[in-house]
Order: sequence, then structure tokens, then C-alpha cells
Amino acid sequence: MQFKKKTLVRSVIMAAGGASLLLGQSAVFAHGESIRGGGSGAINAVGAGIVEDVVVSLRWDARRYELFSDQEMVNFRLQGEDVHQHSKEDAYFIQIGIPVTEDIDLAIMTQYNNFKGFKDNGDGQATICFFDANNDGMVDQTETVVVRPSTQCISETDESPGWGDTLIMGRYRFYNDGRHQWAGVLGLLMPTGKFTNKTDPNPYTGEAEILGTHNQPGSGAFTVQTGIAYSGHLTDKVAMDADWILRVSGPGANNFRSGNSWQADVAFSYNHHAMFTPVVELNGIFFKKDNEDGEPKKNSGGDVVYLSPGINVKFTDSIVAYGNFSYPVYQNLGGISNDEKYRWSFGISYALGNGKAGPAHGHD
Ligand SMILES: [Ca+2]
Repeated sequence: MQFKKKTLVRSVIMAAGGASLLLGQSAVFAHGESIRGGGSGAINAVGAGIVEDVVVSLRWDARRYELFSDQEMVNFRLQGEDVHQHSKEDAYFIQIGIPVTEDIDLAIMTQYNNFKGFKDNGDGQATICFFDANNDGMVDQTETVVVRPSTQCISETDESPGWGDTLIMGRYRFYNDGRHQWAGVLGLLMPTGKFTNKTDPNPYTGEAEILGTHNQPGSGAFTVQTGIAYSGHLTDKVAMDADWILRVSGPGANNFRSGNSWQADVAFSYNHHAMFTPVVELNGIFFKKDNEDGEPKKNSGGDVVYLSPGINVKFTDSIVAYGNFSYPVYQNLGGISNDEKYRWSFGISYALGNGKAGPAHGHD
């Protein structure tokens, strides 16, 4: 991006404590749901079918967001709202499923994330541009009024790529009558991800600022997730997978703590022994507000329910590919937040040792 006046931004030194700088921030769900099914039944829902052989899976999740215009970003700043946004998230997952006993399996999953197309009206570069009335390259406590309500002041960053956090998750199937299976789920998301990405360099100072934790590939936090999962048959042809999972986040990088959340998924698949299996799911995710420095962030949290049609393709018993598309049929986000437009996923699972790549549904 370019500034018209070079003198605006000689330095990113900012006076701490300027009242106008202490604002709420918007957020999108950069670190959302992170455990997923994928196999002959559900694509998103976590079922209770325990893997029978080591299963290696690759998956791509893409999410796209509505964006505020640069003028809307300026207007938010005039209202005292610090808003940042990005347009795209792509996450690439590698997962290994390991059978431990007949009724217990373990999944280890890591991910590479890339968030793209950032705009910010409240980072140092934008703040100096908006507020620096005397053009000395810093904003001091007397400079509390926007003097330059220009879209040129919106700061842009191309991308924030890097490895994300790593999940270890176990399932214990405590009920299996041949038609219905129930499992308990317990997982720990560990802070293996990067959280030191920076903004694009300020074009005049060459300096970059660290991005907010919500826009980093990793969270810096330990997160526990626990819940219950179901797989079974409604009829001989129609299988159902479902989960209900609670996620509790610990403190992360830069005094940021993601809001706790719970997800609920239900998936119906038809004729899952055939080569092509249509799947339709409802996926709900319900977020409490994020916290920063112990304070809840007003422009965060919210509820989204997606309708997700998809298809599984079974090439052999041990190789299953899948794809789906998720549309948010209900979206109620807290404060100023970017609505999600849609998301999609593609994946492939490969079972070693001639095993089954997908979960068993109890009557095999
Ligand atoms: Ca100044």
C-alpha cells in the first residue's frame, strides 16, 4: 500500500495509554473447529467408528469471508472501533489414526495454516496515519482525534502462513451393539504452531508489527476438548454420525485467550458400501467471546450453523477420497465481525495393511 504523505510515518513508536487507542477489536474465527471426521460416513462429524488399521489422512479446508470496504473500515475507526479482517483461510491437515485396542484409537493431527488478505484500521501504521496531527511520526496522548479519515490509512498485509497447533485425540468406544456405537472423546491441542508472524513492512520505516494472536497460524495455547460421538444406522442404507464436543482454551500468546466453544455435528450418509456415498451434514459451532489481558473482546464470539452437502468416493476398501461444501445457514456473530461466505474441504484417507480407510458402522 502507499501513503500519499511520506512524513506521516517516520516511526512506529506510539504513546502507550492514549485513550483513543484502547479499543475493542473485531475477529474472525482463525482458530476454530479442528477435529474432523472424514471417511466412509461423515466428512465433518466425528463418529464413534474406531479405526482398525493405521490410517493416514490429508485434508484441505478453505474458508472465505465477507469483507468490509476500506471506507467502512475508516468509519469504524471514526466510531472508535479497531477492526481487522482477512479474506481467506486455508488449512492443510495431516492426520494419523492409530488403533490401540478394539475400542480405543488415537489420532495425531497437525496443520499448516495460511490466512490471507489482511486489512487493519488499528495497528501502529494505521493509527499513526489517522491520528498524527503534527506529523512527527508518533501519536501522543494529546492526539486523540482522527485528523485524516482516509482510506489510505488502512494497513494491508498479504498473508500469515505457518505451521499450526497439533492435536492428540483419543476415542474410547464404550457401547457397541452392532448397530449403534457410542464413544467418548478426549483431546489436547498443543501449541506447536507459529505465533510470531508480522504485518507487511511499513513502506516508509521498513518496520513490521507482530500480528494479533487471532491472525497467527498457531495459538500459543493448550486447549482441551472433550465430548461424545455416535455412529450407527437408521436403516440398512442410511448411516448417521454425530458428535457433541466442548473445547476449553488455555491462555495463549500475547495475553490472548480464545473463547471456549462447543461444536455439534450430525451427518447422514446413504449406502456407504457403494463407491459413491452422498453425505449431508449440519455442523454447528458456538463460541464464547475471546479474552485479551483478562477482558472479553466485544467483537468476538458467536454462533454459526452450516449445511454441508458432500460426497465420499471409495476407490478401494483402503483408499477413500471426499469433498464437501459448507454454507452458513445461520450466522450470528458478536459485535463487528466478518460473516463467513462459505467453506469447502477435500481430503483423502489411506489405510495401511489392507484395512478400511473409513470408520466401520457396526454391521460389517
Ligand atoms: Ca504526533
